[in-house]
Amino acid sequence: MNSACEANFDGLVGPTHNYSGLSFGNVASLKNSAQASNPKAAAKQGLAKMKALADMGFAQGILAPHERPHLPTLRKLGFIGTDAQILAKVTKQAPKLLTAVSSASCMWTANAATVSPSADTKDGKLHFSTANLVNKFHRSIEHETTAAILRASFADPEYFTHHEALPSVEHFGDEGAANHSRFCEQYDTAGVEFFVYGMEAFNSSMPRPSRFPARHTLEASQAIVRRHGLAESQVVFAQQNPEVIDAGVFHNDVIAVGNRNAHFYHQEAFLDNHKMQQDLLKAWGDRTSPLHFIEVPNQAVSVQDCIESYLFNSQLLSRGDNDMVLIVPAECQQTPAVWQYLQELTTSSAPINQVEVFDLKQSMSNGGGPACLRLRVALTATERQAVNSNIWMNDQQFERLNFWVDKHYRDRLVETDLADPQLLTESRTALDELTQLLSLGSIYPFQQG
Ligand code: SUG
Repeated sequence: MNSACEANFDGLVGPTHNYSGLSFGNVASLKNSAQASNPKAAAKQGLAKMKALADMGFAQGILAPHERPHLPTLRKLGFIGTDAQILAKVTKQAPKLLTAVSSASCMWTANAATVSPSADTKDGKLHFSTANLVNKFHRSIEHETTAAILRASFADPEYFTHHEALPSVEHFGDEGAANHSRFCEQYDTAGVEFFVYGMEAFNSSMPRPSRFPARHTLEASQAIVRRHGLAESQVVFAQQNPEVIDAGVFHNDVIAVGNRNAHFYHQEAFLDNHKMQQDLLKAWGDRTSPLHFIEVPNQAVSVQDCIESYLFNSQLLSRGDNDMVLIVPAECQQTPAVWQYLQELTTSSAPINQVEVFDLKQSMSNGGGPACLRLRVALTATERQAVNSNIWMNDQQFERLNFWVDKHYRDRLVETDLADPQLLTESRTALDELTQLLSLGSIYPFQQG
């Protein structure tokens, strides 16, 4: 029995979760911008998924939300006065800016960082590179607090190395693990790291999307490979199909997911599927288990159905060798072609044998499915012991966190509520208590006086 694991660290939904239409290129975010949100339900849906996975025997961790509205950003942008005065001014002068600094978007921790397990890196340490998320202003303000949370969660320098975000400019646009997968035999044996990008920043002769932005560049991924000390022969780069970005596939994890020796993806996902397969097979080399390519054809599921159902934004988790379970959002069950495909998949010879459905509607309405909500970290048994022990999900934390949500969260938020100074106070009170529940220390600017 191999005691290494791939742990999932889910972002706990913050108290200001709302729909503001902030993500051009993300169809759900644009479509639901006028809706009222329910932060309490959102947080509870996330906690229920975390608890269910922990109960299924998977290592499940929790990453704390960020301070929102983010007053330090507003001060940086020239607003002065007390917190309440600043909220009043920004509401009057730049209401869209207030929605941007109030987003609870850090819940999608697949975008928090790129993670290279210690089996892949030259120095034998586990490396984190926080993502700059530069393409969207509301997300570009996440990386500093994300880095503080990751450092507080994976603190021991003997095992964990943290890199700051790449330069915050389009040329190095980095969306983290949403565009990164890793193929391996066991979680603690050397893997093939697979980096997917939307465009080459310094080479405009290569195809690019024309309608929606390519958020992630090849150059960003190349920099991560250098920093993490990955072996060239064990790294594969692939370009996303620009046409699917233009259809609304803003991250590769909306159209592909990989785990151990399985790559599950749509026929249209990559610019050159054949090359992607050949490159992965070459890097996979003479490992003993076969590398499975599970390619879903257009005729079974259209790109449109992928975007609406989030079929590929599922979590592909190993129950044992060649035995995987797929964690999908309820929208998959509601999309007939997808549901039928999944029935056929689980009875086929592919290693995906079970499907589990979760209601994540609050997050889904902003374009965030099960896979967006989690950051994967493959850990050896020793590294697992070195993780901050209070961030693991278990019966006690589940009970405590549900109680904490009930105590502090509202069950309805619309855009005008974001101007309420009381909401800021409520959020800070909640987060202050959370840092104690998760033993994180003082990670938020408001805690630093
Ligand atoms: O970056 N939505 C997020 C969704 C991120 C999903 N993550 C992955 N696919 N890994 C985004 O577009 C919407 C916020 C709003 O409109 O209120 C938002 O930020």
